[in-house]
Amino acid sequence: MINKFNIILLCFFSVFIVSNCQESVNPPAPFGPLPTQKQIDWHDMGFYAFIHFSLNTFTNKEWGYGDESPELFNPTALDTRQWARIVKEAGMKGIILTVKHHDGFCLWPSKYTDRSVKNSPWKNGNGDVVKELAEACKEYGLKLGIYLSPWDRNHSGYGKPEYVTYFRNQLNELLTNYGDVFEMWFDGANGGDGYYGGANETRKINTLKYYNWEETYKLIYKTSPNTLVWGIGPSEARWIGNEEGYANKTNWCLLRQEDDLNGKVHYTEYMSGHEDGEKWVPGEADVSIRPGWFYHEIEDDLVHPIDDMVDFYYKSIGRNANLILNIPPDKRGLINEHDEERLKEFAKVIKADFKTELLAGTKVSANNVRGGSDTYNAKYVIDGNKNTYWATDDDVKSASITFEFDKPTPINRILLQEYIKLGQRIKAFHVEAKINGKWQTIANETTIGYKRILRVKRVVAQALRINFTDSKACIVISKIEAYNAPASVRLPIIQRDKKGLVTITAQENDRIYYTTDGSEPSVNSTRYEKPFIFSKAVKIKAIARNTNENINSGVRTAKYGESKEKWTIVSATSGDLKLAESVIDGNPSTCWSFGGETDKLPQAIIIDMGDLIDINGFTYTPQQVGNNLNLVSNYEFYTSIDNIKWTKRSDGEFSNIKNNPIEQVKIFNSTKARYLRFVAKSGVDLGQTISIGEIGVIENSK
Ligand code: FUL
Repeated sequence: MINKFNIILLCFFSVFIVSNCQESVNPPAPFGPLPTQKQIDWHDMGFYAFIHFSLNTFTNKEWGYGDESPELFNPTALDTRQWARIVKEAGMKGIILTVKHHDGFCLWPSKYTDRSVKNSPWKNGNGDVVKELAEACKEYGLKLGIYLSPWDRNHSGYGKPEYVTYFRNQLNELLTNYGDVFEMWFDGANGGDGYYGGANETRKINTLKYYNWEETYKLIYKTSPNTLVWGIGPSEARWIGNEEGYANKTNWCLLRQEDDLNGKVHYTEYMSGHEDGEKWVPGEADVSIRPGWFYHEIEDDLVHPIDDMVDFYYKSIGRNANLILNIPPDKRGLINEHDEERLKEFAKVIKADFKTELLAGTKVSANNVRGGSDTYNAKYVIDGNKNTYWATDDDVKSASITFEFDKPTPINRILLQEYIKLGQRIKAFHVEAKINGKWQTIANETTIGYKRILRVKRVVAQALRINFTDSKACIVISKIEAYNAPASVRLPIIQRDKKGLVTITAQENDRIYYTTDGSEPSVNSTRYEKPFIFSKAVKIKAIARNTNENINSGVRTAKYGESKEKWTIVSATSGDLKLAESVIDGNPSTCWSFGGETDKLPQAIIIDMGDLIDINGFTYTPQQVGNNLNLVSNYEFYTSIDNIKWTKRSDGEFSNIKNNPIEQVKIFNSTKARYLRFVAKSGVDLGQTISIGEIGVIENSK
């Protein structure tokens, strides 16, 4: 007999059966190497700050030699709360501080050395920068990380077992006294010349063996299991292989770490990781907001323009890497106004780009859903919950997901995330948009990983379809989003050649306006129509304008001394002189080489500037293009007024040139000179060939 009660029971029973059926579909099995919970939390951090601050800030160096006096450390207004505020406002989630750089000076009063803040005039030796920063981070809800340089150019025991004990003692000190440390940063620069307690010699070590990383890591994890260790050793995250803040588009969170620990991996491979890597070692992209890692007043004009900053973001975070952005405090101990201003501008752009998510309200469907189960339905990529996902059947490694809009919707950003707890799987995908009833491919891509953000040309789409075409195992996607970032105009590019011919370029159809008197350009400034001559010292500022959208780019600034019109090459100790003009042609992309196996270093080149010029520094720009840049590591620089009597103005090293081969600036006391002699004393990695992109001078008070 069928009665009301039976019907209710039947309904209840069938709901029970159906839902039970659905629950019985097994989740996808994990595939390949997996991240630990610590690594997942680290991925979630995404974006954080690097702070390079130490004796170098006061000595105007990038690498200290190790003999600098701690008394030079004297910030007049150090305020870690200011750092934390700026970092927080820029949307970052933590700060990693260089508590000890290569010169061995410690920003905390370590009980294992006198080379620290306790012997500086700052706070009469009673200060502790690490403590102040830890407190500021707490106040601003930021996580604290630590950079402790394994290389110590001051320590007399460096290279011997006693230094490793010292290093470990310091690690322990730092990990016990300052609260939680989210990341420990171990720099790859290790061994070379240094002060070493007065020995003044070169000490080479085997980076992979000397520190016994296995043991060192054990000690770290014993004291601080939640600290993620980055860099050398069996690390949990890797360097991205450049200091320019970008990962390759194809970027695996995996690495053949065993090979890496045996020195079999070239650092350029870090930019993509290894598809067949046996361990989860995701990439972290590091870059400084200025050319150098430490603050140098001369770089106040050279804070990266907004386009570069936005590129850093999309080319790291948008390519499955974390981004660590360096903002070096100045001699006051404050983040400089120039940097703060750029960070504000940057935060505004990123906020605007991701203001309104557009897929959440769409009709979403997929051509395969695991076991037909609701648990793995396509809708879970737009539910805002990172613990749910859309998954396909085990044997389905290519599938499509489609989003239909209520009405045609403009889109130019697409964000995708795999559910990495189950591994990184996707190898290839492409995106199509339905425009006026027709499907058009708008992006062709490879990996996704933790996060991928695509910048595509704006389309007005009725629907969006993502086709995953190749995957290591079944597809498991936790999030897909789309945005319509405001239109922006790329900065124009300014170039000046040897003769002083200025060329300014912008994107097709953009107009260019510029000034030469240092004032801010606007649409009322001179409109650039064609190249023009400006041979005198000048600061050129230019903007590009998109007249369709009525918007301007940011301001591009380029600073030049007198043009090199009268410059000539006098002689060189080797190399083909006919080609040497490249080093004075105003174009760093063209280069000239000398030295080599038969003409071993040192080698010198002499330049005639044509006139007596008041100078107080010189610049050396290495070769910019190619794999082997033939970099100079140690140099001497001389000047003369008559090409007979020479005076040495500067000598030393181009610190960190290997990792960051940018223009090198060396300042010396003002002098009048007509002739310049640049001596390449030694090359990076003992190279005997040297390539020079450009040699220039810093003219006095310009
Ligand atoms: C490099 C170091 O040598 C630089 O000085 C800087 O600290 C950078 C982040 O790493 O390898």
